[in-house]
Amino acid sequence: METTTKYFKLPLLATAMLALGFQACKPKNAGSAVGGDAAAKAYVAPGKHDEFYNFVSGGFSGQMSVYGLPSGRLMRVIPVFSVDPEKGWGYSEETKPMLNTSHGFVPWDDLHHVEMSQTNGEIDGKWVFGNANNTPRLARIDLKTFKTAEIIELPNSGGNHSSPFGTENSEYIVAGTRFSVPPDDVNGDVPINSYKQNFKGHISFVSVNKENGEMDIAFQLKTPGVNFDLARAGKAKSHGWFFFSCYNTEQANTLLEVNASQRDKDFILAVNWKKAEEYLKAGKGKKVKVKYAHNKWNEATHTATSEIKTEVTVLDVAELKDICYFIPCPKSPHGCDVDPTGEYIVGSGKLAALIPVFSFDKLQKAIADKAYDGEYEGIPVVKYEAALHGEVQKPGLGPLHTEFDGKGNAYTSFFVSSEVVKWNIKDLKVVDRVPTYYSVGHLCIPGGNTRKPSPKYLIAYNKITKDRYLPTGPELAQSAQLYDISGEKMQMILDFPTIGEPHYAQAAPADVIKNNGQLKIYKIADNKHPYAAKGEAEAKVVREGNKVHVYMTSIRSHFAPDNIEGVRLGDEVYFHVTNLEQDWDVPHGFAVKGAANAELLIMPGETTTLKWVPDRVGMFPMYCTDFCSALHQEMQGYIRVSPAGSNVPLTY
Ligand code: K7E
Ligand code: RUQ
Ligand code: CUA
Repeated sequence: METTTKYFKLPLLATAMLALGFQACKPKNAGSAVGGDAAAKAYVAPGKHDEFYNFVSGGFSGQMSVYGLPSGRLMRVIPVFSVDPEKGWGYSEETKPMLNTSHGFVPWDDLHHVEMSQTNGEIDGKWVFGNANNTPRLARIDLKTFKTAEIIELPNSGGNHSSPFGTENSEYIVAGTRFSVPPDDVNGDVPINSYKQNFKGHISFVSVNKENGEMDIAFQLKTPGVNFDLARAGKAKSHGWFFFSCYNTEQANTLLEVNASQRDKDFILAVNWKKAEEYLKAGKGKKVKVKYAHNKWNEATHTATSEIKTEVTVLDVAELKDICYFIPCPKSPHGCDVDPTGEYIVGSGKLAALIPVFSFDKLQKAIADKAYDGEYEGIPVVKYEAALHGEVQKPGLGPLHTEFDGKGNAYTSFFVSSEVVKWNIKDLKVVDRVPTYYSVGHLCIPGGNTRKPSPKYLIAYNKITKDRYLPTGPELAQSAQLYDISGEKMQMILDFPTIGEPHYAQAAPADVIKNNGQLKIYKIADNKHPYAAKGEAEAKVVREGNKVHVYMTSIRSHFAPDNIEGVRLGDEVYFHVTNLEQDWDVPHGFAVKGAANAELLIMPGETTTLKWVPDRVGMFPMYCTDFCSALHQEMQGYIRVSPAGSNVPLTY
């Protein structure tokens, strides 16, 4: 790429680059010179399936997308934190409660990271989690249906960035606050420059029920007012520990670089969560008054409920000293990743010119020997050298994230120098490097954060696209790049555009997901929706005061009822549409002229409700929005709206 400073305007970095004498400039678009066999490697013939499912964060789109690898084909966008008219998500009465929070309906968020559930340190294909970086929330998507099944709001937090990373049996999914904030049970109306006295960090440990996946905030750790950035659980030998990168250890309330980079080293926070569990059992947790929404999708009634909860259990880590330990980590750590053996913890200081690799064994010894460099707000600071396995010297500029191949290699993304660097974990030597186009953020190797990676491909998720595709005006799609990593050398084989900003992604072999009881239709006999019409004979319209309930059915190719009269201005009309089809992949849609709640998309056997409040007298066509048969265009009807007080009888 061209000069690095063009994309990353930190004078500090520019200076660091010069000091390093680092050669960051590369011939423009050299990445088009891929090897002749690249096309064959990414080619999946029409009608053939991909080898891997790839779950990709949608960033500020608030959704999660599902790609096939190696083809890069987009297979689905799963609505999570943002309303989605294509699927009626957040528009249908059934789904609206999923986006409820303690501040009311919040129909958007910024989904940065995904995490697939694990059993014994391997991806088990049951659920995938997503975090909300704005209004702090955590979502669980059920991979039987590829639908969001649960969203839990996180109190005492401002932005949920270091999330939704999980332990090796998904005992917990964590959520560390990005912004420290005054805790929810104290008055937040304080001067911003009272940060040091009033602002606190919190990390939520959210438990996941092994059977049905239901989440619960098991406890929160109250920490000093630093910013938590990313996190990884220990695994194998380090199971029972969690590691969080934190920046702004100056606890400055403005993060202009002069403030946030004062310290030569920020921290990785090592959390002994098994110890925290002991303290909880011993009754050391404090019940704190908070407010948060817990939203669940009920698969029987196909309706979401939202419950506001009012209490959370908090452990204060400054009082309970042996839960947390700080490890110094150079210059604004971002990624914090643990290798498949659980021994090595890789820190990535965004402004550092090296990668520090810490040793779990050495950390344990340092704690036993109290090899500390004093305390930070009551938390021991382990001596850097005492926990260090070693440093990768001059690997590149702006290290962000690391994934692993399970064969002793680590792959780190470099935002500033736009490359992926492969290095050996034991001897810390660089093995290979490839350019990315441009400014790579996260990386993904299928299972690359687990005990058993499937190291065939690596995907780089790039922040800047520039000239990679045909230009589309001022805004270009964000972009991913696929590399074959099966050999010694990495080889670029494909570019593909993504939806929103693809921060983090995970992938798993297709069979792990496919063979996990995926659902193809909902049985109409099992439909427990209170307004279901399970056959055309049950179709009807019922008036209750000013509420008009339409029990409607849809089947190729008509609605019943399809002509409705006797609706009056001032009425609230509820179209409860049941799709009577019992074939895979035959949804029907439903829309009414002028309705503000977009459309419905109803799966076979499902009942979904569109609320419509007519705002004028007249004739309103309705129709099916999803082409469903040769007579799709005939799938239509009319609703007549008469003036308030009119005596047109209700007929259908
Ligand atoms: Cu994009 Cu994971 Cu939010 Cu790094 S974060 S790049
Ligand atoms: S109709 S197939 Cu509007 Cu030609 Cu869609
Ligand atoms: Cu039903 Cu188109």
